[in-house]
Amino acid sequence: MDPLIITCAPVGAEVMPEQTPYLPVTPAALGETAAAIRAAGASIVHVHCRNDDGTNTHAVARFAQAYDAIRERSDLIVQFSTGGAIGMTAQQRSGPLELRPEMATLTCGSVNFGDEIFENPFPLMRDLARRMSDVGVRPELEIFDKGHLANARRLAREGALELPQHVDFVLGVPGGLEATVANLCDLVADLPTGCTWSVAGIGRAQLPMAMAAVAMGGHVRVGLEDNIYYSKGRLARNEELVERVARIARDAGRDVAEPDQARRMLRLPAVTESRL
Ligand code: KMH
Ligand code: ZN
Repeated sequence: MDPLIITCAPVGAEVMPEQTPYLPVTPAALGETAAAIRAAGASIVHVHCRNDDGTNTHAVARFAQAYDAIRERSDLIVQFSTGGAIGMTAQQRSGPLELRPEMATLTCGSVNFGDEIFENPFPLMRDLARRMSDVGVRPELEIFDKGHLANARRLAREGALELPQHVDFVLGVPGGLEATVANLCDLVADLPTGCTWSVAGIGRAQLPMAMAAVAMGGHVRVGLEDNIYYSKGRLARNEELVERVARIARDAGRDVAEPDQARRMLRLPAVTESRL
C-alpha cells in the first residue's frame, strides 16, 4: 500500500473556543499547531481562520497571516477551506484563493448540515473550480453524500473540473451520509478512475473511519474540526489525533507519508517549485 497521507483539520468553523481550550484560533496558534502536527505525522493542513474572539472569518488578510505562520513553522501541504462557515457568501469563500495555496477544498454539492444547509449549487461549484484552475490551486473534492460523486462527474463532463483528483469523504455530518464501513466501501467503489481518497469521520466516527481507511489503502483526515475528543469525555489536542492514526498505521505495517511524499502521490509540484 502507498504511505498514509494524514490531513489535519485543526480548527474548522463550527467548534467554538468555549468547547475546547485546544482550538488554534490565531495565526500564531495555527503556526504552532502546524509544527506539532507535522512532527506527529501529518502532511496536509486544512485551514479555516478565526478572528481573535473565535468568530469565523474568511478575510484574505487573515488567511495570509495564517499561511505565513504555517510556512514559518512547517513544510506541510497547505489546503484552504472554500467551504468556510454556513452563511458565508460565494465571494467570501473564494477570496483567499488569490493567495494561491497548494490545495483548496471543493465541496461537490449541497447538504443538510445539522439544522442548517451547507449550500453548494452548481453555479458556485463551477465558479470555485474555475477559479482554482485559473490560479493553479489543486482542488480536494469534499463528498458529504453519494450524489456528490455524480456531481463531480457532471462538473468534469462540463469541463469545469479536471478528473482524477484527491477526494475526501466527510461522513457522519447530521444530514449527510452516515459514517459506516459499508457506506465507505460503496463510495470507494464509485470513485472516478485514478482518484485518491481520504475519509473524515465526524465525532466518535473519526477513529473507526480512520482505521478502515488505513486497512483499505485510503488516507485519513483527523482534527478538532471534525472531533474534539480523544476518548469519551477527554478533550484532544490536534497532534494527539494525528499521532494516534500514525501509530495505528505503523502498527499495521503501513508507512506514514512525509509532506514531500504526499506531494508526489498527489501530483503536486515539488517543494522547490511550489510557493514555499
Ligand atoms: N464548515 C462547513 C460548513 C470545507 O472546509 O471545505 C464547510 C466545511 C467544508 O468545513
Ligand atoms: Zn473545513
